[in-house]
Amino acid sequence: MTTLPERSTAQWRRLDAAHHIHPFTDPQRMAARGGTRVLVRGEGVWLWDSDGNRILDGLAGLWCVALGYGRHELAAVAERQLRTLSYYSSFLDTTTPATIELAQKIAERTPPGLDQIFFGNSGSESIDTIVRMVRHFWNLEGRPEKKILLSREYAYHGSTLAGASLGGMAGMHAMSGLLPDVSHVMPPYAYKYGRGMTQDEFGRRAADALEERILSLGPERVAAFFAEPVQGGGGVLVPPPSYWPRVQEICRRHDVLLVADEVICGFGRTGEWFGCQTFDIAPDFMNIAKAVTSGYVPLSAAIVGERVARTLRDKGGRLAHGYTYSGHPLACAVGIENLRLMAAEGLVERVRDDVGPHLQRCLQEALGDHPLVGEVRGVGLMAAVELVRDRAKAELFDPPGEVGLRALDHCFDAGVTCRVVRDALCFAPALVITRAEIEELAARAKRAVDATAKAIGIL
Ligand code: PXG
Repeated sequence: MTTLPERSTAQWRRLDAAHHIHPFTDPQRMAARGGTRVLVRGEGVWLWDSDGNRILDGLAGLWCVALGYGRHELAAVAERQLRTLSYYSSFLDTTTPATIELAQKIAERTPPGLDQIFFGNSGSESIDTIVRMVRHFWNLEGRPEKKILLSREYAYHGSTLAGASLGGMAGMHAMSGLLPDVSHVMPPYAYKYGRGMTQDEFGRRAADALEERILSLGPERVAAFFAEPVQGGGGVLVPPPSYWPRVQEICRRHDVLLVADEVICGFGRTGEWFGCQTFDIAPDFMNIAKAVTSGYVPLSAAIVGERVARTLRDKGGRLAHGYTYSGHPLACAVGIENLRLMAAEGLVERVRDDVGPHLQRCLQEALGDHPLVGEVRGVGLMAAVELVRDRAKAELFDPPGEVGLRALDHCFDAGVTCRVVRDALCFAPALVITRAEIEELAARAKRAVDATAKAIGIL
């Protein structure tokens, strides 16, 4: 059996620089820092790098490793599935037992009316699936002029052409241009846009921005609104309570399909199985990925609500869409066991009642009053620490991102990983994290923010 060679960190770095292109990475900056970091092992919320350092994974990989690293149960079902039936396709009229079983298990957890599952391998792929289904739906309903896709600034919906276009990240748009018929509205980012307003006023203001755009484009041309219940990759933007009910009502009034992108929020992150349940949203589609398999194997799904599913079934004929690995039995087998363990261990309730509030409290206590911190925000087991230029004036750094990247290096030095979005440090640890580990995470985050503040002369 092949095993990976033993190499020194320097050797791994040399080979990496020679042959491996990293996603979302500036190769020159990485080279100037000495090269890639190589992670070699994981257990629970802990990672070990190739120099033997033990690091607290504050982001569950990339918001995905819900059950933590090293779960033997998931390895065991993966091995059994690979031995039994390593692959078969769901194209045409075939499929596998694991595929059917996982579809049923997901449907059991989703809000009412969201029972039809189309599998993919990544959140980006399933966003593409949904875009194609939205267009198909309106064509089948005899309204082909309903084509415009709305989403929000700072949204993240993936890295394919459709995902990058729907996303609201200017850097991504610059790389390859935008698909036509996509329009972005203001997100419920209170720290940036809600100055001088109450949470309630700002929530309504942000929802009204959506309606104003729908009216200016013409409701008869607007197909769908794509939105994460909480914007994760945009910096954990938690909407005020007044936001979602109004958005829902606006979409219904103008017959705009609502797509809830649950790639980060789904499977317990916000303290319910789905962000839609935390914020009481009844969408027409959901997009899921990441924690459905705890990131052990790639898997995603477009979940199709009753209204669209009925049209596809009754009028759609043959669906001209699919991926070789849609419903891959390995990924589905791991997904089934992952969902079983989440339920058996009561992880979602634990996020809601115990570790979620504990994370918010600990970060608030450690950093809420820090001179470099504008606010600590979050819900469930996702949180952001917004680093700012002037705390008293609520002034963000301009240009954004430089201090954030320095803080990220200090986080690694302090032995905690996170995701930096502009200048916000985002945390979303595995759902299995203990209270003591949360306290450790907050202490390490504080060390990193202190070191950053010293380095830029604020402390
Ligand atoms: N939608 C949402 C809401 C996401 O968060 C995707 C779609 C795309 O999924 P894939 O599986 O194609 O990556 C995502 C992914 C980050 C980060 O650190 C966030 C994501 C991916 C990578 C990094 O912010 N979100």
